[in-house]
Amino acid sequence: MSHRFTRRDFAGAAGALAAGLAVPPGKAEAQTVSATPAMLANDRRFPADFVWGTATSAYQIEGAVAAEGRGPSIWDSYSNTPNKIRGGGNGDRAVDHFQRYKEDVQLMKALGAKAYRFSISWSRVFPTGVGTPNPQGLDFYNRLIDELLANGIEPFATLYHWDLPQALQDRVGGWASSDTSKAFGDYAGHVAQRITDRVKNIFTINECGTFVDFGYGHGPVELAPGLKLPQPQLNQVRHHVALGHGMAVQAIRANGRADTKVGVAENVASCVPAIETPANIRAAEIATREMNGGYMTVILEGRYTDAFLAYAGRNAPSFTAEELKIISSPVDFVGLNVYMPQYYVVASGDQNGFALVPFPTSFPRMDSDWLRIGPEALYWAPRNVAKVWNVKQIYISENGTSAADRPAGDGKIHDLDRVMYLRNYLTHLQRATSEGIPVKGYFHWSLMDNFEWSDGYEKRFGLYHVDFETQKRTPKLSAEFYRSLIAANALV
Ligand code: GBH
Repeated sequence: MSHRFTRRDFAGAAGALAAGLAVPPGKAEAQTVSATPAMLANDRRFPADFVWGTATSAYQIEGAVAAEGRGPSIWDSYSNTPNKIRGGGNGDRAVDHFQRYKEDVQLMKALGAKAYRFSISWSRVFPTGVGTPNPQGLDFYNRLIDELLANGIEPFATLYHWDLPQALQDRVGGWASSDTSKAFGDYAGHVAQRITDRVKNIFTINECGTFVDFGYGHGPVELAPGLKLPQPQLNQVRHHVALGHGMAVQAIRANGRADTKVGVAENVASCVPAIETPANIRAAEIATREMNGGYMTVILEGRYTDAFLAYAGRNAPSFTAEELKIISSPVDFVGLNVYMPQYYVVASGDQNGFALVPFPTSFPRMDSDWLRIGPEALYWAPRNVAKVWNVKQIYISENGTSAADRPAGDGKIHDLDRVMYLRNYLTHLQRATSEGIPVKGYFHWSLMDNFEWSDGYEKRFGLYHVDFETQKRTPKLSAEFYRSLIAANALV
């Protein structure tokens, strides 16, 4: 193995030169001319087996909402309710991926991507969430999986990306009932039995925190089913979602092939030390545990923290020891969806040991109001998760940005801002992998523009631009950036 130059080596060499130390001229020249480019190239590389991919979700891209026996989901009802979606869009057609999946697999191939994270629509498989499975329910996913494998792209499946079967919402109140956790486990087992001959990696639930807070709680943004439950019920929903994850892990173990790997994909609260002092770094670790108390901590530790329960007080969820055991069923990997630093953290002398620093109003953002630009999050999120819970395999299951992409006169989409965002975030991801933090792969959100939930078709996250009228896909400049980066397996 060749010697890896570290940043310190480089700084040391440069520093010695700058300090005017006596180096024979010939030698100094050799050092700067031959070593510097090599050092930089090495320093910017990702691990040889790093998995580069893209991500999407079923309701956001598929369309074909009544095809092959699919039942309605809460997103069909919600997006067809007046005034819920910006611009009035819905997912009835979305970006027609159900019909165009072969073309879309070619888009991935053109990037040189080695993996693809997609989600399975529960109500295609079980139209009412439970009971008799739809015999055609997995046909589309089988076609997609086979097409991916034929093109050398590794499928990673997510079982729940927010599209709960409407019947479960109507019958038991959705995640307000543990019947839904159980139904999710059954669905997971059914799917695992049928796809794990070809799909080796499964994410259970996408972003528990997001759809619970915004779908059932009082977030600044609303998601389906658009309920506003009081705090005690909301905490119970939270617990049932964590329980659903655990039941799915157990069902996948029981029904899938033995080599199946399973994990969660969580929008973990990324806690970044405001300034990298040892005390602030420690504070960010404590904050990581506490600010993720409802999901990551209970999933990885099997208990709610004392501070979490004290904070919830009389509103705390009711739960049994047996449920905590199910929730903390061992996972093989942890998926992190990282868009921004949720919190900048400093050390504090109070009992919490950390304090959150408020964002100044001038803090820079991307095209979505919420999307604050903090590239360090892509270092600190995996770093803290690896450190706090000793996690051995991490995927960045989502990262990306909206941008106001408009085709220029030449028809091209010059999304310089997305390229800027990616270059900076990925620099921090490279810092993580070069320090040995076990990040195994990265899934860019998203492959192509799609239905951005309550923002409808007004926010674009794709590497490929989609003309929503004609469904034409066009690579943006960021697609070219990502292709070059994958080809080099290094920052470009
Ligand atoms: C992901 O969520 C989703 O998994 C994906 O489906 C979606 O298309 C993609 O991001 C882009 O949005 O409380 O003011 O911060 C991203 C995380 C967390 C972003 C909740 C929006 C709500 C606004 N989301 N957040 S705010």
